[in-house]
Amino acid sequence: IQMMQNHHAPIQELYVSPDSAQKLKREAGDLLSWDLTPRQICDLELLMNGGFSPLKGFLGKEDYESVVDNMRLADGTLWPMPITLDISEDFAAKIEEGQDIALRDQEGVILAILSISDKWVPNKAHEAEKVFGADDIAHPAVNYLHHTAGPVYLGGAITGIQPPVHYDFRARRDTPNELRAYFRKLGWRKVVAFQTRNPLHRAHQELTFRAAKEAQANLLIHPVVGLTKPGDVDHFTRVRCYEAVLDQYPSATTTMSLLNLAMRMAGPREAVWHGLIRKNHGCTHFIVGRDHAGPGKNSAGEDFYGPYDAQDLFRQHQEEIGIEMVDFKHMVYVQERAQYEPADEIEDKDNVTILNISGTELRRRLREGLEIPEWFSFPEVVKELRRTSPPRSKQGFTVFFTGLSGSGKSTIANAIMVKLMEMGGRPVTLLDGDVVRKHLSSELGFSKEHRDINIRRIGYVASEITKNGGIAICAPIAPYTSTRRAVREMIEAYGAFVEVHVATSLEECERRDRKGLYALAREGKIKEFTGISDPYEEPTEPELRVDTEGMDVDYCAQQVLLKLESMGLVAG
Ligand code: PPS
Repeated sequence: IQMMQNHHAPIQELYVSPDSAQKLKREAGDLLSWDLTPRQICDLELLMNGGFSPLKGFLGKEDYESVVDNMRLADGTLWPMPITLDISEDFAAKIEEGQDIALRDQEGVILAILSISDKWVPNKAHEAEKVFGADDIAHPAVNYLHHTAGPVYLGGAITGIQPPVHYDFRARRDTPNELRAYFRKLGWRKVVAFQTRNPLHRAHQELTFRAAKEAQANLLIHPVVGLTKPGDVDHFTRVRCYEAVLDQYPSATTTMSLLNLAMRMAGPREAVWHGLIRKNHGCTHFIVGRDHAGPGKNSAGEDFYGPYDAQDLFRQHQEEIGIEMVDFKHMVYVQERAQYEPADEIEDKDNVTILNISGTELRRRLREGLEIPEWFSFPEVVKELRRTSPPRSKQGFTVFFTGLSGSGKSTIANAIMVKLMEMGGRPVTLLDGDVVRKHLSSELGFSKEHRDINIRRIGYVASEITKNGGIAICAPIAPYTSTRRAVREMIEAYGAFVEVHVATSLEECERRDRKGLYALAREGKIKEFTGISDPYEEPTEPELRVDTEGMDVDYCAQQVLLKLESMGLVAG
């Protein structure tokens, strides 16, 4: 009983009173300030609202080292995740320990003041080994640590001025104290929390429902809407899916709240961290699944953690965490009995048909517009997922022609544009080299630096078109491999990138010399001319290579179209 009352009592927040906040905000205007990254904003929100209690700010050096090495703060309190403020070298050079700085969100609003107690350069390789199990950038948090996080850490107490502003799903966001008050008001003495970063399907509904029954507890669906694993279904879509599933639970026993946590995918340590966070949110029980918060495969193609490591570590520290683990049963569908059952408790196993659709298989079916059966998910959820991930033939994509001047890029690009417009369905934009240089890049010349800026601009516009479901056709020379790769990455975040190397030889381009530029380049009247006095790095693995010598334009455009069809980008 004592423990349950504690779950309802308010937890300590780091905010000052509204009056003081006004005053502090004015004063903080004079302080040096740090613009928080999206991940830091998530961390700060949970620090300020008590979600990361007992932390009172970003970890100092001693606490950090102790957390990294022993999963405990320097005073021995269990805390598995280093919550530090990473900054740039430039900013680090401007500040000293003992100083106060303002922490601002991305619009410049001051959210908090950090009183810097420690400034240090962390050993990131050591942090990766200890916290994530390996210094391997296949792990998303290790990749973040080395490639996104700044080189210097700051630690110190936080004075909270205001929470970060959210404009989406406001009614579904709750602080730990708001949830505690809600549970108290409804008389929910036992609450089992379900952490998730994926859409819920029938199996999840079954298992959460069972978990709640087993623990004789109410159920909190507590999805993460901060940062999850790169490539996950975006949280807007997921929340619409969750709302649909929520109707499937008895409403008097179940609720949902959104958690603005930045996940690290740290498996076992993450599970312990998630447990502490849920305890702070007033829950008494927590569901830990197989491969909880798993980061996927390492660079050798093996799992980072064993499937039950998270459950084991949680069990060892359950008392200290102050929340009881409910272990996740792997639920499978038994066709003959038309119901979900725990995989390890199936009766008459050899005579029944067990059905299962993996995450990968689900994504394939969505991509290809194939059937997703009713036994697997709810029609409302499938509808939402299909709206966000239409089949490839309805998604945006980019065709990126590259080749020497006069190789025939523009001609083929124009032909393919017209053919795609003839098919209809998606808007088509041609970003031709000459056109772009006139409208987007009129101030640029042909140095490596300027060519790179030019190509990145094209890439940015093409990525926006791709994101919004259109077709972008680009036809610049784009002579540098690394720049083409950067553009590919920008676009592949939203849709397919089809690189077409127009491989007409220099001799042929020069023989044709349609614009008379090669002659001028040979005479030295045009400097830095690609192929003559400037490099062209041939693509080594383009999606398609076309050779225009002895082929007519229509044939080349057909080849491109067949490639698009084989990639599923245009309907066959
Ligand atoms: S790049 O390298 O991708 O930024 O070049 P791009 O924007 O495609 O521009 C190439 C067109 O500009 C004309 N032109 C030159 N090309 C190469 N080198 C030099 N120095 C140069 N000066 C002018 C040329 O007409 C190119 O057009 P295309 O359509 O490729 O023949």
